[in-house]
Amino acid sequence: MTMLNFKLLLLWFCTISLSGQQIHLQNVHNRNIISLNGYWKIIIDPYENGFYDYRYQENPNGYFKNKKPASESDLVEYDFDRSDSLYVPRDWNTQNEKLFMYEGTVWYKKSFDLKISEGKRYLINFGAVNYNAVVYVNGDKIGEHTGGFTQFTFEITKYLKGEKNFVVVKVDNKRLREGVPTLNTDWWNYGGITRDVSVIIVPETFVQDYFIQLAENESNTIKGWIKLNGNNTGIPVKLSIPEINLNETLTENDNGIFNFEFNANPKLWDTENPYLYKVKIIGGQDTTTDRIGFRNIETEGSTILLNGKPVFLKGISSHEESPITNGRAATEDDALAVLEVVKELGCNYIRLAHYPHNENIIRAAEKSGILIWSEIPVYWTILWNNSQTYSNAENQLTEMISRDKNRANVIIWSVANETPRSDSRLKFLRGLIDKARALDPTRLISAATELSYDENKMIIDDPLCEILDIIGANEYLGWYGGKPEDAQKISWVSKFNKPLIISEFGGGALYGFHADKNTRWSEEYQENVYINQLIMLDKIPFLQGMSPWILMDFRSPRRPLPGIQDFWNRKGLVSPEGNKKKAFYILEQYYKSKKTWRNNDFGN
Ligand code: GCB
Repeated sequence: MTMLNFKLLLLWFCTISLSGQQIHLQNVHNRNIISLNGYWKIIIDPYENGFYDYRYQENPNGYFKNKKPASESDLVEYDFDRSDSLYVPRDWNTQNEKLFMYEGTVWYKKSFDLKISEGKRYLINFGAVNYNAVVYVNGDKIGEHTGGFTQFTFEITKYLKGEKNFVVVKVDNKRLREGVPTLNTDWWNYGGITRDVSVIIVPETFVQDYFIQLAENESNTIKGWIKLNGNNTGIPVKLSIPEINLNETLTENDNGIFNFEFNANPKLWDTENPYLYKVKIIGGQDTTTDRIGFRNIETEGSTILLNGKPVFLKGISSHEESPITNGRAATEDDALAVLEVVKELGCNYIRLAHYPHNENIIRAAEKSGILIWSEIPVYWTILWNNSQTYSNAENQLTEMISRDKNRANVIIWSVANETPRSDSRLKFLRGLIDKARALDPTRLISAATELSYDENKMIIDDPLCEILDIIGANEYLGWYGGKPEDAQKISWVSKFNKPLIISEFGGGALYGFHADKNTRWSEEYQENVYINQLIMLDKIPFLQGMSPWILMDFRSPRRPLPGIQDFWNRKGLVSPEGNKKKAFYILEQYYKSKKTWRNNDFGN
């Protein structure tokens, strides 16, 4: 290689690594931030005219330049300032009729003012953008992100131009065969910047990330690591938890990580006493504080133990839909409205389906003592043999764990939902499970599997269960097959000595439609499904919890039946208007009379 080639290569490498490098940032909302929430200007661009030229080459002067005509004769065929606006954070579908069923590109633009200070660095964080985001600051591309439900952060310091700046994001929610999820789902493909956006101001060296939990299966060892970002190596990090008199100065290992392990005897976080400690981390000029709870979660045979005690998970599944806007849930008010109904139902657990939800619901649930199953959208028919699909899924898993690894209420990472059995699927999911365990050895791994059925027997025999800690199983007896009463004849057999959670069961009902219990879509039919399911489920000795499908009706393009579905999946216990169907009260009564803490009496 000639010297010139080498220099060019080096230059190329530097540009690649400088632009677009993602930072896994912990505890975003508790930092020094400028919120970019509010109205953004938008241009709807189904042909991606602002990105490609007429030869379908990437256009270096696309809409992200926010160009204005320099003279009367200048040709510029777009203008953010004269275009519509959309609110951020929120999906675009429920804000603008033109976008209700839209799948494609929308350009978003926001101006912001910033007093640039010497010795500071500036980051931009997006809570989530569905599905692909290309981000530009002042006309320069700063990075790209794929995956609609996880946060991402880029440094923008060198792209800032004094006080007046603008950010443009190309948001594309086109479904892709090789995507995660793939083309085929049973939920609405809401597009847009669906979670908070902020500019974060940090010192030259800052506390980027940390993992502070009880050591695996121990109640008196706090263990973890802290990571700084910046050139200021050699500076110590201080970790303190004042309430338990923990004040430690840590030193860096060769990989720039501050590892620690201390004896401590914290009050344990649990569903009845969700205690959170104030934790403070100081690294150089940067201080960050968080509230962290300490608890253990493990399994023993077919039992789930929370802090050493068997716990029964009285749960409900929930899509990330807002009871307030009837679109994608985005705000803290949305999260609190969902949690209110969950509590009324008597739950101690939610399955957040089918993708990582907003941090605000996880934090609010943590304060209320509600346990969480969190999952990635590896759903149905992913391309198991495509290496890019795998990397995408692994990246979404990594980002999910990265954000929520300090949340005491998150006890289960789920890697897949109802995926068809095959060797390539097993290899794909094994990779994800190994990754999850390497990133976080303190939580349990699950997936929603499918069952085999043979002469009134439900058989748990999916080979995937071999490598799970908890078996999740979806079944729709009485809805997709058989009559609700058939459930009572069924016995359950498992090939694995592991806990079982029924991750889904249910049936559809239109709120307010009353008929006899054999009439589909009536509240009485759904109620009958629940009654018979609960009788059956109560007899399964290795059952450790359930999350029926689902808390609220949710939008789905797969559900067109006029007058009944109208593009809503009607399996909710609550209608979009917030009305409770009859089955809600059956489950409420069941949960309120069922013990949470058990001494191997299986909860009755
Ligand atoms: C399932 C899927 C869920 C669907 C549900 C249904 O098994 O996991 O995403 O929405 O069934 O309603 O059919």
